[in-house]
Amino acid sequence: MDGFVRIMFPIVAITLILSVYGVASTTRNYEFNIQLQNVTRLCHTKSMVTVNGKFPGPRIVAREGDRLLIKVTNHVSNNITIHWHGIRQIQSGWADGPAYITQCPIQTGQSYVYNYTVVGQRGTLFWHAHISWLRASVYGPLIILPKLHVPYPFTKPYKEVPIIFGGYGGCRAASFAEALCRVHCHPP
Ligand SMILES: [Cu+2]
Repeated sequence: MDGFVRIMFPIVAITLILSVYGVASTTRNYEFNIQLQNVTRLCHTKSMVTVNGKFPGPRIVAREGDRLLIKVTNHVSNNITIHWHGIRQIQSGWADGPAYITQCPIQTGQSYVYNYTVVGQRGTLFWHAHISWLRASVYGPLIILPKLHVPYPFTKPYKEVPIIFGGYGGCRAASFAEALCRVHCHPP
C-alpha cells in the first residue's frame, strides 16, 4: 500500500499543478455539417453551401496547445475540404485541407475528422473551404487564446468581436465557377 501511495502521490500532484497552471491542454470536438441553407442578406435570399446552416460559419475557439478534432460531414452534392488558414500543421499535414494535395475531397455522404494540435500560435485566424469556389460562402473564425493564466502580449482588451469580411453576390459562387468552367476549364 505504501508503495502504491508513493507512486500515485507525485502523479496526482503533477496533474493538479498542470491543470491549475493551464499547462495541460484539452481536446476540443467540433461537428461541421456541410449543408445547403437559404440565407438572406441585402434583401436577397439564396441557397448557399454552409457549415451547420450558418453564414459566416461557426467559430472555433481553442487555447494554445489544444488538440482539435473537427468532424466534417458532407450533406451536399459538391465535394468539400476545409483548410485551417494560418495553422502550422506540425506532423499533421494531412489535416491541412487543400483538396487533391493533402487529402482526397470529402464526398457526398462521407465524413472526415481533421485532427491537429495548435503549437506555438495564438491569435485570430480563420477556416475556409479549400475546393472549387466553395470558399466564397464556407468560412468562419478560428480563435486561439493563450494558455490559461498566460497573459496577452498587450493590455487585455475590454471586449473582443471577430469581424469577417466576405462577398455576397447574386448567384452561388460554385454555379458561377461551373459556368465559367464551360468556357475556360482549369483544374479546381
Ligand atoms: Cu486559406
